[in-house]
Amino acid sequence: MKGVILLRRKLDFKLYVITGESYHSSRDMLEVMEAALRGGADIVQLRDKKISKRELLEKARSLRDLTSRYGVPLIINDHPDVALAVNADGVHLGQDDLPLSVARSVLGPHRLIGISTHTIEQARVAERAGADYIGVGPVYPTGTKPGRQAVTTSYVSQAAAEIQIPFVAIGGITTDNAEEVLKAGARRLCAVSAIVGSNDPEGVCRNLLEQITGWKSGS
Ligand code: 3NM
Repeated sequence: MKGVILLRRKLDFKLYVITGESYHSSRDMLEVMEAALRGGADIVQLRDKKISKRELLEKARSLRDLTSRYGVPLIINDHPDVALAVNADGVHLGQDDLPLSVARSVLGPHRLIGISTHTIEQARVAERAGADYIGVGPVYPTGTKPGRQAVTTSYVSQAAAEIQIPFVAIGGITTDNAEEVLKAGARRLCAVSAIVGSNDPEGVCRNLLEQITGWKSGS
């Protein structure tokens, strides 16, 4: 039971920040992520498709130390073995990654599994298969995932109306369009470039978080 309560608390996030492999070149990834954490990011994902698994493991270790200091869950993109090795809180999988059932058998019941979805059908499948949360996007066109068609806020509204598990809106979300995404029914937002590509990741996080919590309280 304790594991279930802990899992629910970890799903209580509002602002999900993902490391941005192409945005960190001139800055230290840990410094940028720490600024995001100071600004209120309450869940962090390590996503880097360009480095070796050994390098990923090292980054995961250092991010685990950082996120633990802030008491924030750490999710690893794509790699359940790396998640286990660093005692991360879960993994995030795309539609072409390991099937959820395989990831679950590796990770067990007490770690989070998130799935990227781009249609309501994919969302239904992920929910039925036992995902803990889903990503809904890309809401807007984004250079972080080039070539992928935007699903627009209409998919956010569909997910809000139908999906019972937590969902996080992602893709091209900025301080300028966050309100539109919240209006469509999102209660959790995720951003990469708007945060880690900014000169002020802490300020951007604070702004996004204020918009999310302000919306929740109906103001
Ligand atoms: N996944 P930005 S969109 C990593 O729709 C990722 O599943 C998406 O980056 C999805 O905030 C996306 O810079 C990129 O647009 C998000």
